[in-house]
Amino acid sequence: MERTTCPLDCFDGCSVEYTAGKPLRGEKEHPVTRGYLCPHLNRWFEHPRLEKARVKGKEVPLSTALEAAVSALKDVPPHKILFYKGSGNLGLMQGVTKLFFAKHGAVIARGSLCDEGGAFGVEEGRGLNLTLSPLHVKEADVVVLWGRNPTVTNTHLLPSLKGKTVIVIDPVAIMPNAQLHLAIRPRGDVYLALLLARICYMEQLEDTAFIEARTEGFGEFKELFLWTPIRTLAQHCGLSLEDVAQMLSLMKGKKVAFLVGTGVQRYAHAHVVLRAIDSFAAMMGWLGTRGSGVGYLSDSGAGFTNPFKVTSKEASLVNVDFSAYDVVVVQGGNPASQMPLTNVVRERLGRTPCVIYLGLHENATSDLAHIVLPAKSFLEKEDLKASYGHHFLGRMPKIEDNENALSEHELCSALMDTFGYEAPASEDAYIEAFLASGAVKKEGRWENRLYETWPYENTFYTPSAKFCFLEEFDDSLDGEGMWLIFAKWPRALNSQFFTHHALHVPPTLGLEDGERIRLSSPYGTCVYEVENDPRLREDTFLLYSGANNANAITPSFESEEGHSAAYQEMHVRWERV
Ligand SMILES: Nc1nc2c(c(=O)[nH]1)N[C@H]1C(S)=C(S)[C@@H](COP(=O)(O)OP(=O)(O)OC[C@H]3O[C@@H](n4cnc5c(=O)[nH]c(N)nc54)[C@H](O)[C@@H]3O)O[C@H]1N2
Ligand SMILES: Nc1nc2c(c(=O)[nH]1)N[C@H]1C(S)=C(S)[C@@H](COP(=O)(O)OP(=O)(O)OC[C@H]3O[C@@H](n4cnc5c(=O)[nH]c(N)nc54)[C@H](O)[C@@H]3O)O[C@H]1N2
Ligand code: SF4
Ligand SMILES: [Mo]
Repeated sequence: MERTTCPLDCFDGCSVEYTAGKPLRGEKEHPVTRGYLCPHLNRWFEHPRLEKARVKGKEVPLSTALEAAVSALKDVPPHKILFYKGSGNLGLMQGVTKLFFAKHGAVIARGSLCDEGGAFGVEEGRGLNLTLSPLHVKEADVVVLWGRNPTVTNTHLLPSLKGKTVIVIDPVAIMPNAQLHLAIRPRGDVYLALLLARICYMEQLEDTAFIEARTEGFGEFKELFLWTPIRTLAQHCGLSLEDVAQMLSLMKGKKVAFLVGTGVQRYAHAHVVLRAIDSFAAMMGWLGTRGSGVGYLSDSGAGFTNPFKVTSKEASLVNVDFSAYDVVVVQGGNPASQMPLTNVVRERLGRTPCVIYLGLHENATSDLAHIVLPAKSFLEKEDLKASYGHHFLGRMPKIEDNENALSEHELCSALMDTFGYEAPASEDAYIEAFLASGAVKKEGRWENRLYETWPYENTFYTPSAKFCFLEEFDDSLDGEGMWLIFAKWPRALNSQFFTHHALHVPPTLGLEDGERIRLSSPYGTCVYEVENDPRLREDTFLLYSGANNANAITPSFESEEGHSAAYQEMHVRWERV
């Protein structure tokens, strides 16, 4: 038996046991994994993989495809090359290819389809974005699931919720057994945070000692939440004052952990939402005090020196025009499905003279690629994984051989060699240097050194070492209509594995399952087959990430801060077809 770590884009970072010829298993002793994996890894060997390299649709040996890729890159000026990295594998070594593209003077796509908008707000307030792991959450009395759905995305957290008061703030009733569900209006979260702050302040519930000792800017935050009438705040979040009072009665005098997900921040003002939630928690002394805290998708590289941090020419990962380049290299991603406004993305990829895809599976992007390179899986290369949902790091040693696939390190080495640049260091050298820069080994496991105390117990990581409250924000979204929100589906990992395509609709619209409706946003229109979903608010449609046409009508501008996609910054209209 050999031990490794799940590479997937997931909070849990499971510790995995491998025995040749058997399904993968979860390590029983791991404090988070506790002996079980999810369907993605339980069925890892059953998922069809990209097995053969291709050039212009024809299967060829891997070496031929690699030569074709190298010569395509040789034929064009560096500024006409774009490197685009997705998040199919979150291992450290995925970054190594950037060394080549930066050295060569190529353009690297930057920004985020995921969590960076919110992360920007977290870092403004706290300096660093540290996690609240399942082990931390165990010490809370009350857990607030705020736009985050651990029943799908973070199942190894669920044992830590046992015996706790669970409050869900979500337009979808994601957890039938929660003590309280606030079916918030999409995009209403800033207003709920301000409303909670306002009511607590009126009742003099704030933690004045904490505010005094550990924060700055409370005066400005106070003005912000006192400025808007209570009824207006409640209207903006689509909740009644009774709902909010009930929430507060469950939290009063308790240790509260807020677990915030990506749902709240798929908007232009993403950073403000996270900062407002943090500000409410800080005002109540629920940030950086044992048993309490706010956990978001954390920065798994916090405290470490990243060996693959490069400066290069940049384009936006959210809306880059692929057709402006002669060669586009896509690694570990599926932009033709996952980027906003995919009709435009596909059309642009279609016009790019050469698209090179390095991935594990066939997908909408490999369909459009001229050169397809099968990637080695996490079992076939050396790597290390730091999780965004807990503070343990896991080694991923090379366990299996595969001569028909390429690792990112091999691709980088081949390119450095061709162009006469210095070869990259060995995988082990990068991994060891990374660990040495920020990890500590305890009881045989690597942990992030920043978690030797409770997150933020001793300090915030801002210049003043204090938490900085939200002081102001602008908010504008004109128009009216329904909301279209997104979530993750249990059997998919974004567009990988199995995907689910129906548009979920509130039964109050009176549609039949299987009926087709047309949705229109300011950015496009598309027809979807519907499925009634009684968990939804009356004004909300839901699609799962990875669905066909999930991005047919989503906006392609970046969030105000954090260079993130703002998939939900729109109203939609619908009609029967
Ligand atoms: N099985 C599975 N697990 C996954 C993934 C997957 O595809 N499948 N993807 C991984 C990735 S890439 C990520 S980023 C994480 C994300 O992890 P989560 O953040 O937990 O995932 P989501 O399902 O996107 O969003 C959480 C919730 O936000 C709600 N929501 C949407 N809009 C709003 C809003 O305006 N306000 C509020 N309060 N709630 C809102 C949605 O209804 C949803 O229940 O999950 C990871 N884990
Ligand atoms: N409408 C809408 N759009 C969304 C979302 C949403 O909720 N709604 N979610 C957004 C979020 S949170 C995210 S994170 C993005 C995800 O978007 P992407 O990063 O594009 O993720 P995936 O669809 O999972 O595709 C990952 C690809 O990586 C490949 N891969 C897996 N392992 C490896 C490896 O070791 N090496 C290489 N080279 N390739 C590998 C797989 O074959 C797969 O094709 O999508 C975003 N798009
Ligand atoms: S729960 Fe997450 S980390 Fe664990 S096996 Fe599944 S995808 Fe991997
Ligand atoms: Mo994500």
